[in-house]
Amino acid sequence: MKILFVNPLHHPHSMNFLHCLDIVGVKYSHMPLSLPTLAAVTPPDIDVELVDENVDPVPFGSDADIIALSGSVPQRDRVFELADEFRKRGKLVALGGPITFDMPEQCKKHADVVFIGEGEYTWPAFLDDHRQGRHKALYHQQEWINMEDSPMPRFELLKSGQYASGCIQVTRGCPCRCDFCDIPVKYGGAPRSKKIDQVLDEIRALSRLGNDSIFIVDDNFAGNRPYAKALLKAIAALLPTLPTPMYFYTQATLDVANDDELLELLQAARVLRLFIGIETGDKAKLRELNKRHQTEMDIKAACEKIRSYGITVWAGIMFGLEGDDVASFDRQVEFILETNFIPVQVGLLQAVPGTPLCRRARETNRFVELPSLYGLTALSEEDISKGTNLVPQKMTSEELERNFARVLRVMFSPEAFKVKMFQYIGSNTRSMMKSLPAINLNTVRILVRMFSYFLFKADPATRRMFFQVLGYLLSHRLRHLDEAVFHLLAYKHIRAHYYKIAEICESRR
Ligand code: B12
Ligand code: SF4
Repeated sequence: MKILFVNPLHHPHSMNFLHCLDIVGVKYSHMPLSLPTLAAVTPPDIDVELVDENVDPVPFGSDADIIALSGSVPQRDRVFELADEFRKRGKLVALGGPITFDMPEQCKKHADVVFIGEGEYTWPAFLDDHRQGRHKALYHQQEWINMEDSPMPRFELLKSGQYASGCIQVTRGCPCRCDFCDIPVKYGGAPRSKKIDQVLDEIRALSRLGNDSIFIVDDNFAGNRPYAKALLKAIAALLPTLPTPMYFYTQATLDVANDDELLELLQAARVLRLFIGIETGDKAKLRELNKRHQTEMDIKAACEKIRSYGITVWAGIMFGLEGDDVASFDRQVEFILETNFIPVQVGLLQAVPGTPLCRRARETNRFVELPSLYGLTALSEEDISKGTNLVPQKMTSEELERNFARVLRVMFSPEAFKVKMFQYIGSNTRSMMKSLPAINLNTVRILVRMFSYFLFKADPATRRMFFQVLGYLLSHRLRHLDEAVFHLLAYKHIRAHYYKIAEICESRR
């Protein structure tokens, strides 16, 4: 028996940096983890092949007996196209991933076997049933799995050199209860973790495959503080034994700023960036969102503190919160510009199935059934749907989208980005020696492509910003050179992406 695992194409979206990967010289930002994990729980007597469509074309003529597809809602059109095409060719199509949580009925129409939830137990159970000729149409993992049973993903099935970063997942689940968030619903409210040795093995394996950065994809890395600290200590001890330097980035809550020991350990383990869902600077709105861990905090001071450890704060920001009016947009932009973080994921609040927000919106007739499920800003540039699946309370949908487009153009202008980079370089404590990127042929190529982009292709305002940032870097003794270069590159993507979203919102007036 042979299985072909296929990860369908992603369109550009906020954090896959597709618009700057030409400079980086890779095909996609992050490696997928679901399918290599399932390949690892597949019995060894079954042949497996894995194709990530973000890197290679899909081999429609494959001789595999089973096609295993994974997908999230933003990938849905391509997931369904691939499923239909393979079924036409007589293949048995199995489908899992977050898409099946939220769109189970549509998934059942396109696939022969649908998997809801974590696949470590259901996938081998299905293969066993299939061999005995009695597989079911639906496998639903009801209980949370033990993360220690989640094996090292078969990274060797992926083309490591084609991704900007390797990925690992250390824990699943989040103890917080933000009103809009489906993570506690989909992955549970108590963090479950892999054993520290398992994690170290995964880091070693990714390092051997040539990765020099790893995204720890956990939704709340420090949800279990004692575990996070023990892991960071172990990573810090591992780093000098790796063949080449490695750094990490991950997702966490803002209250990590209250824990000096944790910040020191993050720094020691070379966690250079934290993605933090800050959402808004308005305390009343944070309470409404039930973002309790953040409501009593001085957000600006917290970001400053994290940055003082050489850790960049990437922020998730939301517009269109419940009760927002037109004036809320400018207040939010002011907060973003004056607070020392880089906004990377900026969207309109969406009602995600299973969340308290979604239940409330349905009860009060404020939920809009969209074919895309979520609105534009939770999806990608290709998902030209409404801005959000929530009906705004204190403005019209047109006002919401028009103002959103307006603030995107302000926030992601070269001028605003310069402000962010100046805050960043100016406030940092990391010395130049610790900020030098590893110099090898690849870095040189990236730098040459980057200079040629900003010199010859960027518009005059962006070119000016580039030189101003370089000048500022020089006058600050090249402090944080590596991260400044990284963010200048990322800006190419971020600006193209959010200007495109603004254009789509404007074109629908
Ligand atoms: C890393 C990540 C990203 C990375 C990309 C990762 C990549 N390689 O492509 C980045 C940062 C780019 C990203 C971007 C976005 N993301 Co994202 N992301 C994640 C995150 C944090 C981890 C994903 C992961 O690697 N998990 C680890 C693997 C092992 O778990 P898994 O994929 O769920 O697979 C398990 C099961 O689902 C199942 N399974 C999966 N596939 C299959 C297939 C078969 C056949 C079977 C049997 C089982 C099965 O078994 C696996 C093992 O248990 C998840 C949240 C999460 N906790 O998973 C969100 C998540 C996938 N992202 C989400 C969203 C919404 C987005 C964005 C739209 C955010 C935005 N506003 O821009 C974009 C768009 C992404 C897109 N086009 O798909 C949502 C998707 C919701 C949905 N229902 O589809 C998630 C679930 C977060 C959430 N809030 O719910 N994301
Ligand atoms: S938004 Fe972040 S902190 Fe809040 S419940 Fe979701 S994963 Fe946890």
